[in-house]
Amino acid sequence: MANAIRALAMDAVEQAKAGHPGLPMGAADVATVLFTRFLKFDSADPSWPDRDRFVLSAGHGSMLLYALLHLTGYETMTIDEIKRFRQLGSLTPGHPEYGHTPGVETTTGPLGQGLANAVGMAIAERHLAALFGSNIVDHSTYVLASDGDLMEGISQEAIALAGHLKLKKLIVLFDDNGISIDGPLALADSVDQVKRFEAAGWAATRIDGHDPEAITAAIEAAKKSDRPSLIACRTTIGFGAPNKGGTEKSHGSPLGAEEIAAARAKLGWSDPPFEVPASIREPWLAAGKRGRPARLAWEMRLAALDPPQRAEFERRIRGDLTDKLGAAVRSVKDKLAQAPKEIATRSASEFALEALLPALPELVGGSADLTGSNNTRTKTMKAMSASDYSGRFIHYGVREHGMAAAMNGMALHGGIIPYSGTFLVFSDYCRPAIRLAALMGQRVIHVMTHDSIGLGEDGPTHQPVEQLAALRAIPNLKVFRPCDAVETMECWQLALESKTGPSILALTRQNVPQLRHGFDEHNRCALGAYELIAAEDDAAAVSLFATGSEVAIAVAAKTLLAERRVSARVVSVPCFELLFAAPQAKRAAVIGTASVNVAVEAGIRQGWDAIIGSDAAFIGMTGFGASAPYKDLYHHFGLTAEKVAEVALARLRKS
Ligand SMILES: Cc1ncc(C[n+]2csc(CCOP(=O)(O)OP(=O)(O)O)c2C)c(N)n1
Repeated sequence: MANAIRALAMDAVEQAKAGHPGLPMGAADVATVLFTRFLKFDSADPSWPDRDRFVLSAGHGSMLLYALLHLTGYETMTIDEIKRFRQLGSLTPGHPEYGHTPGVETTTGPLGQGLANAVGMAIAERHLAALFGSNIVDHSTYVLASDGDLMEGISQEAIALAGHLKLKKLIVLFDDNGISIDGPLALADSVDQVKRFEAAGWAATRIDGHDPEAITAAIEAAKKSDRPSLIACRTTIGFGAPNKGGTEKSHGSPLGAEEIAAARAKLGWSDPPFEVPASIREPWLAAGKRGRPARLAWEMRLAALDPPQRAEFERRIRGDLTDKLGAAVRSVKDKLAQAPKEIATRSASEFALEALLPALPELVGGSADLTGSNNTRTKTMKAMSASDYSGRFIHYGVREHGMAAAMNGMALHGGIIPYSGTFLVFSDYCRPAIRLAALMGQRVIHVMTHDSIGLGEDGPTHQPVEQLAALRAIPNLKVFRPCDAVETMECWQLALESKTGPSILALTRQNVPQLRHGFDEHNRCALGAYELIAAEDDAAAVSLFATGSEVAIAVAAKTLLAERRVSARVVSVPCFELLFAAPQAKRAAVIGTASVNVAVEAGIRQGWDAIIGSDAAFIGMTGFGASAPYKDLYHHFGLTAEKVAEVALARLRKS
């Protein structure tokens, strides 16, 4: 049965003239034991909520997964798709893509991410089991990880968190083949992975990855463990290829006709390319159906659940928000209308969360050791721990990258909307995972505070300058930078309603005045930008654009301009992406037709030209910040109302 995987992998890579045969051939025995003896799944229902998850963290070995999906009878994974490996529009892209290919649990390829996603999946499983009972939620998360996965730094964050939280249903099968692209692993690495995982609180063992009984015994033991488990499976990369096997030559290129013929002979595989004999197909298809009785029994248990609890479970898995969201948002806006707050937007976010958390039980928050600074933990939130997985706040530790990737795993698992906390400048530490959340269309929400030089004394290492622009560059990511408490509530609502992509909430450390007064049912941030204050007359001479804490500067500049009898309007731009997605006419109306456009944002200019035009004035940062009280910094860098008014007047004189 394992040779069927090997043959399909060799043939598909050969036909595509590109791909990675080594890992599928080497890990075929491990995968065969897992799929035929352990993995709880039903190929007829790839999204059964209580299925075991299988994450191929080493995404370059995608043919392993495609061969498994094909052999176990996933309807869409036909032999024609295998033949179209790596071709445009096929279900068999170079690396596995979530949402593109049924049966693929997460997009992998950037090494280390899948392993960290799996930690999030395992957290989600424990959390939902604590809420809904093991009758409804009781599954394992298996990972196939390579040397590359374990060399990546993110793996350390992931395994440390998993060990700490004692995620006993997480089992990592390490394809311990001692080979990477450059050659033997010894060129660059001498870590004892078993000891490393043990040090992180895992059960860890080393086995022969070509011995089905050893693999079986190790997985059996891992399933009984009270800790997450590493099984280091010693394998031969490209197993079966007589010349290239065991070397980096089988890692990432077609083996060639001659070597494939020799491998077929060595493996005793006499069938032509892409053909699997019925005697081997049948047990594989049976493996794909093995979990069907378990799925049907689970469906009965779900049906027997208390109707409200069942409806709640199903709602959470669908990812629908509750009907309490609207009332929660209204209550916050109402309170802010009654008693305006001059607070930091990070505090406004906590104020919003106090209403959102009871309304949306699927929200699971956290922080990478900046809880008090990020304001992501409200007073009533209980921490999640190994002794109580029902807690809704995760102390991720100083592990931004692992946090962001684990959040992707939680969102992919379903039933949870994860939100995080860290400083905006450390979005760079999360970026590879944020990019994958955007690529996969996952609703994860990052609360990123201390969003500019406005954080003050911590200085340029902590002051984001280019991060807003860098995040806005990621497709399908919404970057929100609200200007006050009301906008913060509205941006939270928009992030929650963005079911098909991640969001960043960039929030201030420093207090900002409330600029939105009175009660407005309408979410004004939904258009991405809106006229916060109109000009005194119909024809504004100046349009002032700003985001976040700089909107108050623009408002003050408008007053200065009015004193000089210049009419100006102020446009708040909480989300570029929503503005760019708005219908052209609406976008044009918001941008307006003033003869002078001036934008102010405590970041670099990049990205703004699409709104204000390349000839417009931009007041922001052109280099790194400095360490000083924040008011001094705003003066030092010229981010003041006086400067904005002065620039606008100078431009007017020229026009
Ligand atoms: C973050 C990241 N860096 C680099 C790569 C490119 N890359 C793909 S596979 C690989 C290493 C291959 O070694 P290993 O993980 O042991 O896989 P095997 O050779 O056993 O298939 C590298 C560097 C990548 N996919 N992701």
